[in-house]
Amino acid sequence: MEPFLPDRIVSWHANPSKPRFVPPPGAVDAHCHVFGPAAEFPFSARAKYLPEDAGPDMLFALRDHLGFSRNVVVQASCHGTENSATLNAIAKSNGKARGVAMVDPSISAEELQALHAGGIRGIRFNFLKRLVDNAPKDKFLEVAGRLPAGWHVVIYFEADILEELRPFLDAIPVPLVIDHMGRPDMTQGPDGPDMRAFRALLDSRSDIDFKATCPDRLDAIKVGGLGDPWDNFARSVAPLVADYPDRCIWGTDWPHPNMQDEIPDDGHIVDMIPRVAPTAELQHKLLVANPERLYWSD
Ligand code: 0GY
Repeated sequence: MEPFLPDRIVSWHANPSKPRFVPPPGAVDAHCHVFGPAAEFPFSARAKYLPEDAGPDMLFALRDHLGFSRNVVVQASCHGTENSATLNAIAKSNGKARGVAMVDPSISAEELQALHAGGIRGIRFNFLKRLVDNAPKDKFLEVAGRLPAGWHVVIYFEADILEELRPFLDAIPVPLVIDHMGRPDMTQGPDGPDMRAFRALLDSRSDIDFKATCPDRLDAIKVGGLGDPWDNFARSVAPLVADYPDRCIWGTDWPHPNMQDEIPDDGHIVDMIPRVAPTAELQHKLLVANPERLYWSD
């Protein structure tokens, strides 16, 4: 009998438009992923979705098409804690990419140093139940305490668990980067409870950056949002970038894992940048200075 193989999904636009916005020289797409190629880098047995291949060549072609200079490749959950696909993309980038890994908390010091040599500068803790089976806070704290110098922790969570996570976040002894602002409900607007709770987190310590990312996820029609051109997102995120200009980074989120039902046009995503960061000074911080501090400080 043939083994059951679920369909592999395509979640990215086949022919994204050219954005009107021109990123400044050195601009970093600081949140993107690669999928495979699976023949070389198989997906994890625990993957919650199985995408078609979206490898480094596709990522770098998109980078050039959108007018960016560099990428930060974030290990996607479908590859588990085996970071070879991410490391392969970094190795092929000619110094134009760095990365964030997902690791087994029992990882050794030598293995962490090998990741550093491969261009990794942080690890990601993912708390989304639909993406990972478990997220052991005690083990995460232990490994966060022995990361190579200069690394940070990227955290992915949804707004409804922020209060529960606060003691854990407070205890992490290295800088934090929060994926997609902790996924606030964008229909609440800039002063709604989710944004207020997120600002309280930012105000609790000075070493937290956030990703002003994912209008397509956070303002999607399927979650009750407006969809492209994502006006809720622009209205809610512009004040956050204005108030924390030295603590925000930006990314496309390509190849948009799990967005197959509402695939965004990457050109339109780039055109959100001037709507959340309207001045050249803010754009430089968001796209160049802040990600450089986190990923290219050496
Ligand atoms: C994102 C968001 C998602 C997926 C992953 O690692 C992943 O699989 O991050 C998601 O499905 O919300 O940041 O790419």
